[in-house]
This record gives sequence, C-alpha cells and structure tokens, in this order.
Amino acid sequence: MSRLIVISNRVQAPSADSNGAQGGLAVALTAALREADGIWFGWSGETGETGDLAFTTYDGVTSATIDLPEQDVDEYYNGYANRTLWPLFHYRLGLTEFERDFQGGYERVNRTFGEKIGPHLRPDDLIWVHDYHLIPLGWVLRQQGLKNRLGFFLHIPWPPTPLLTALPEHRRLVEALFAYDVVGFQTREWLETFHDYVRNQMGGSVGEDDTVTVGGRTITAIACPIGIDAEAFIASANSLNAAATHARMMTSSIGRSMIVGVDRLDYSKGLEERFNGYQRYLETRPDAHTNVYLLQIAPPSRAAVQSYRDIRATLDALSGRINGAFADIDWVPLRYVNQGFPREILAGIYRAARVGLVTPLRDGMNLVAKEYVAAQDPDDPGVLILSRFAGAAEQMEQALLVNPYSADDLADAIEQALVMSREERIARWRPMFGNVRREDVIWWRKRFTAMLAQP
Ligand code: GDG
Repeated sequence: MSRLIVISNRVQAPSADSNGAQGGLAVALTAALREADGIWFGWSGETGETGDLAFTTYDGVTSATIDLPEQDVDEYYNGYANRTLWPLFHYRLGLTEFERDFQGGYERVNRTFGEKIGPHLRPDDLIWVHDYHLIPLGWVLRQQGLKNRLGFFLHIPWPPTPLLTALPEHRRLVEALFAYDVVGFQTREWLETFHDYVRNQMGGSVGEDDTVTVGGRTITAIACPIGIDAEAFIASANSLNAAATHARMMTSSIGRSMIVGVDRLDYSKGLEERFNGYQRYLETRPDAHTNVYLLQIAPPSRAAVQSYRDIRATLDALSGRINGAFADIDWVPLRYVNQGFPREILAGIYRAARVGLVTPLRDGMNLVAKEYVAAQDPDDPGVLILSRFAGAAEQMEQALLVNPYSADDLADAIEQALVMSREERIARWRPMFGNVRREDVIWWRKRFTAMLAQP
C-alpha cells in the first residue's frame, strides 16, 4: 500500500500537548496517516534558522517540521499568505497588499519545503498538499524530478477571474497548480470560477469527467466539500461537559433565547456586518428584543497583520456601542468574548442556542455551520442562519440563507428564526443533519484520496 504524505503550512498531528483535543480536519488526516504509515510535513510555527526536519512519532503518526527564519515568516506567512492571497481570494481587493518581497518570500519558502521534504519521499507515496500557503510546492517537487501522484486541496474560495488577474503573478501561480494531478475545491462555484480562468486566461479547456487541459497537460479538478468529524462532534454534544455548559447557559439567560456566533476573529467572517444586523434587529423590534441575547465567541487570530488589529478595534468599539445603547440593568444584548473554548464546551453552547448565526462575507466552507447543526437536540433543534456566500450554503439550503451585507436581511432572519415553529425547525434541520453526517470529514478525505490514487 502507498504511504500518504500530507503537507500543510502547520502540522496538526497528535502530540503530547494536544491532549486528544484536535480539530476535525486533524482527526481525519491523522487517521489516514496512521492507516497508511504516512508523514505530516509542515512549519513548526517557530522562528529560527531552517535546519533539518525534526521528526516525531506520537500515537502512531509521524510528523516532521522545520523552523523558518523571521524574514520568511514575515514575507511568506504574514506577508504573501495572509496579506496578499487571503484577502484577494476572499474578494477583498482593497485589503490586498502587493509586495514583491512577499512573493519572493513565498516562493523561497515553497522551495525550502521542497528541498527539505523531497529526500524523504518514496516513489509510490501519494502526496497531498493543503491550501494557499503552498500552491507552488507541487511545481517545486516536479522540478526535482518527482513523478508521484500529487494532489492539492484549496480550503478557501477561488476568486473570480477579474479579481485574480489583479495579482501581478497570477499566471505563474495558476500554472503551478498544473503540476498537481488532482486539484480539489470546496464547492462547484469555486470549481467553475477556476474553469473560467483556465478558459479565458490560459486558452485551456474543460473536459468530461472533471478534467481540465492546458497545452499538453491534463489534470483532474473537482469540487470536494470538506465536512466535520460528525460522529465525534455529536458525541461531544452529548457529553457531560456539554450538558453542564448547556445548564450553565440556561441559568445565565433565564428564559431568554440565545443567538450564537463562533468565528476566528477575521474580517472575512462578517462580524461587523453581523453586529450591525443584530443592532438593526434591536432597533426595529423593541418589544421582542429583551428576550434574546447574542453570544459572539471570537478568538483573535493573525494579530501580526494590521487589518486584523483593525477589525478587532472596530468590533471592540461596536460591541461597546451596542451594549451602551441597548443594555438594561438586568440585561446585556451582546456578550462578546475574545477567547476560545474546548470542543465539548462549544458543543454545549451550540446546543443551548436557539439560533446559530453564521454570516461570513465569503468563506471556503465554514465548519461552524456544520458543527452547530450536528450539536442540536433532534426533538427541539435550533435554526441556522447562514450566509449565501459561505461554501456550506451549497450543501445546507434548508438554512435561512441571508445576504450578510444587508442589516435588514439579517434582522428579518433573526426574527424569523426566533418565532419559527418547532415543526418547521425540525423539517429544516433534518436534511441538513443528514448531510453533515453523510458528507463528513472522513467521506471528504476518502473521496479525495481515492481520486489521487487513481492512475
Ligand atoms: C478554513 C476556511 C474552511 C473556533 N473557535 C473555537 C473553535 N473554533 C473552531 C470551530 C471550527 C474551526 O475553528 C473554524 O473553522 P471554519 O471552517 O469556520 O473557518 P477557518 O478557520 O477560516 O478555516 C474555511 C476550513 O478552513 C476547513 O477547510 O471551512 O472556509 O476559511 O471547527 O469550531 N474551536 C474550539 N474553541 C473555540 O473557541 N474548540
């Protein structure tokens, strides 16, 4: 059997520190790596001179990491990945920074990855590269003469052609994708925007059976939506910790309905627009509003990048204004919490929430939407309000789909969710739950690796 090699910016293999508390993606890939005697390669997250790969094996899974010099971290990770590709691929041209140094650092680190990892690969390894940090890596490995099957999965959206062409080196970036044999996107929509680029910028063609051809090179490009580890999440929602959290939330809300949002603090998640929509709800439904509150959990991320510090400051001010304007002596409309919680606690919070508010402006998939659905009580489920611009909307059409830019749309959806009958809640929830369970992270991983294994 071929080994499976996973390469991503950061490694999330189990370690003595992770205490079994890995995310769904990590769990699914770990299981595959364990079965296939694989290795997970990536950056250690540490700054330092790039030495040899540090190998560790824990709980049957081997990971191998390297440190990166400060300049590389600045130009590759904080620079090209998070200040160029991330905003551009999330349709935020105004936030996108175009610096040659960033691009230089990006290519340099991809070459470093290739040089360090290449010698450890065997001819029949299946190699699966993840996400926008490492698009050129397949090309780097091919330059070394690697003939293996190579796959790439993009966790974020693929931007429309006119946006992508704003990137000076767009052509070079997309050409690098053709070094892979299989390229996976989260949704049909992103796959089609990729097709559009291939046809209109590269003179390529899209064939039957998910093939895409440019010049003499044909690759497979598929939509392969990622899921959550549904069974594990359902078990978390039924755990004692979750039940205790559920009880704690109920006591603290004394009969009020909770609306919940859980997001990394990122401008793509639409938090400012969400707060504005909630404010619109409070302004326009004065009779109803003291019966609800919004709990927004938002652990900070990427604090080295200015646009992330800006969105944090904006939300601090906005949450303060909303509470200042609407709070009463015994009621606070918005609980805004800048910290993360263990998975079972999170599952208990989801279950206690009458409404899950997931309103990114653009999101490759969005796993919180799926976790919220997985955590619900089947006899009395809550209502998912979901942005039509999240990849998850393709699979979860029974949610209340909203335009996250429109405060009125959000306010209307909140009202509709809060008054929805139990019958309708169940009717909407059931098919979504079925999908979350069926198309889970294991389904996703098997589907992609099966494509990759096909000669
Ligand atoms: C990228 C793409 C795509 C958040 N707060 C806590 C916590 N989380 C967990 C959630 C969820 C995960 O983080 C966030 O996943 P998302 O999918 O929502 O978003 P990104 O981080 O932007 O992920 C995205 C994903 O890759 C996978 O392909 O879906 O579109 O942007 O699992 O639960 N977890 C815990 N405590 C928290 O406070 N334990």
